[in-house]
Order: sequence, then structure tokens, then C-alpha cells
Amino acid sequence: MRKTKGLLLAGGHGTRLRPLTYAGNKHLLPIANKPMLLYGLEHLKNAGIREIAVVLGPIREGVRELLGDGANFDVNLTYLEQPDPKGIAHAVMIAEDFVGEESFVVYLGDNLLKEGVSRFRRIFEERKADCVLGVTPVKNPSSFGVVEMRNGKPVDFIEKPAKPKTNLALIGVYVFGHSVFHAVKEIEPSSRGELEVTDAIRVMLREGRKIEVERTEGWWKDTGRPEDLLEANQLVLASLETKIEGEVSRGTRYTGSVAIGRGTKAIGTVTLRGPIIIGENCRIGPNVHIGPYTSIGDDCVLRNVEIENSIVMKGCAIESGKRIIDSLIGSFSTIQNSQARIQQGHKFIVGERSFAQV
Ligand code: TTP
Repeated sequence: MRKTKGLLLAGGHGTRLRPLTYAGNKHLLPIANKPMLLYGLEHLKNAGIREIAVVLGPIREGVRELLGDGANFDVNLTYLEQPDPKGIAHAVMIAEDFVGEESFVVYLGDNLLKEGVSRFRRIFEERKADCVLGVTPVKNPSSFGVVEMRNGKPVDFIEKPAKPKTNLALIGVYVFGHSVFHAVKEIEPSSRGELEVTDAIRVMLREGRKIEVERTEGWWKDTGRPEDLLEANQLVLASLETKIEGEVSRGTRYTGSVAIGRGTKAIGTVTLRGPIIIGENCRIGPNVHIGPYTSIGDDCVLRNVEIENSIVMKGCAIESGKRIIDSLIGSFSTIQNSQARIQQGHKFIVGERSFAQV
């Protein structure tokens, strides 16, 4: 196969996830205790791509610290600056020198998909395409870039259509040849002021380029909004394998897949109903019940609490005496008990370094 490069997008405004990230980069939010951006990086690497550029926007804190020059991940990383996020096609435009004459895979860093990108890369080669687009049917096509097909061929690409004629959404994985650089220079900003990748692909279509539209196999999740993170967490945890590296006392009962990191201790009465992942150096118990689809980050302390279908990020202390469900708790937050009585359960979206008494 010919050499292919990777473009991993970690820029953008991240406005919709701002309540959770505080001043940080949204692509570092954890899904099953792993920063979201690493899923994309690993997919590119597993497709045999070693030369990868990471696009950084105005909110870049922590990305270089996590990825470095890529040596820890067995890839070679370059950083491209996009201080003003003018759209995905704009991010492609600034990658021209990095890409050179090679083809390249663009991966939107806030997208998760089960199957990875190898097949898309292979299709690009085998069919001698100018562009391969991953797609999947969705219930709410007006939230995405979509493709209209006729007789198995793409006939139009529209960004967030008001009245969608199709339910096929672009999944944030694109393989391009060099002709995309001509296309991105042809387009004008859209009504929302961005250079839209769908407009660039439309130019390629008009110019008679070979565009292959390929459905992804397995699940796909765009994590633009807070509630998407919980769903992504569920999808990833569904294939978790049990791995107990910490210490569990005799009072701990667990069922289903449970992963417990090094240095973590479960003390007293603790019930763990998998799939659950608990990071390193946590103190869990006594009287803790953790329900399915929950991720607890490193260095957390949980006491007297029942929690289910939630993401608790690193360094949190929770002692609520209550039931917490469907919640996102930002890093280094504290949730404490009060005398308030509740019937069912509390649902939280708590940003970093917050304090809540419930
Ligand atoms: P979006 O989620 O569409 O945009 P955003 O990150 O600005 O979020 P919000 O709408 O909440 O403000 O971006 C999709 C992906 O592309 C995401 O991984 C960020 C990345 N991106 C860039 O790298 N550069 C850009 O100019 C834009 C618009 C997005």
C-alpha cells in the first residue's frame, strides 16, 4: 500500500462541552477512563499510519502534554496551529505542506467508532479513489453533514440540512487524495462562517472526482454534547474485559466485567455491577454500589454512595448517601451529603473543580 498520512483534529471551539471542560480541551475528556483523542490516534496507528498531524485550536491545554512527539504511542506527531477554528475544510487547508503528495486520513477527534479506519484506507487504494467517506444512518440527520445517494452513487453533500432528504451522516472519517486541496480553496464560508468539508466534497463531486461512500461497520458516536459522552462510555464499556489489579476486600461483590486499576482499594461493603472501570489509586467503600456503565477516574474517593451509568473524572470525592445516575462529574470535584431526601436519584453535570452538596 502507498504511504498515507493522518490528520487528527483536536481544534474547534468545543462550546457545547464547555460546561464540563472548564478551560481544557474537550478531546481530553475521558471515555472509559481514556482521553477521547487517543481512540482516534490508535485507529490511525492501527491502520498503519505513522506520520500524523494534530490540529490545535484556541483551547489546546493538555494535548501536547498527553501526546508529546508521539514516541509513547509509536507514531510521529506534528502539531498544526489553527488559532481561529474556521471549519474542518480550513483545518484540511492548513495541512497541505504536511501532507505533501501523499493521501491522508482525516479523523475528527471528537468522534468514536468501533471499527477504526483501516478498511476506509484500503478502499481508497483498491478503488483508486480521490475521496472515501465513512457514513452511517442516523435518526437526526439535521445535526450532521449528510450525503444524498442515487443508484448507489453520491449526488449531493449538505451540512446540517434543515429538511434532510437522507439519513446518511458523515462519521468524521475521510480519506483524501491531493485534489482536496484544490477543492478547499474553491469554497466560501457557510452561513455559520465556517469552511465546510461538505462544500469541499461537493466541489470534488462537481469536478468528477471519484468519491466512495462507505458505511461503517459497528457503532459510531459523535460526542459533541455532554449526553453523548455517557452514550460513548456505554458503547466502549460494553466490550470491557475483567482485570483486577487493585485490592478488593472480602465484602466486595462483583458481577459482569469489572476493571480495577493498580493501587485502588475496595473496602467494606462494595457492590460492583459491570461493566465498570475504576482507575488507579482510588478508595472505594464502605457502602458503595456502582452500577453498570460507570467509569471512575484515578485518585477518586467514594463512600456511602450508589452510582450508575455515570462518568466520574479523576480526583473526585463523593460521599453523598444518595443515588447518582446518568451523571458527568468533572475532575477534582466534591459531592457531599446533606440531609435532603430524594426519591429516585440525582442527575448531575458537574464541571471541573466543583463543589456540590446534595
Ligand atoms: P465540531 O464539534 O463541529 O465543532 P466544535 O469543536 O467547534 O464544537 P462546538 O460546536 O461545541 O463549539 O467539530 C468537530 C471536530 O472537528 C472536533 O473534533 C473539533 C474539530 N475542529 C477543528 O479541529 N477545527 C475547526 O475549525 C472545527 C470547526 C472543528
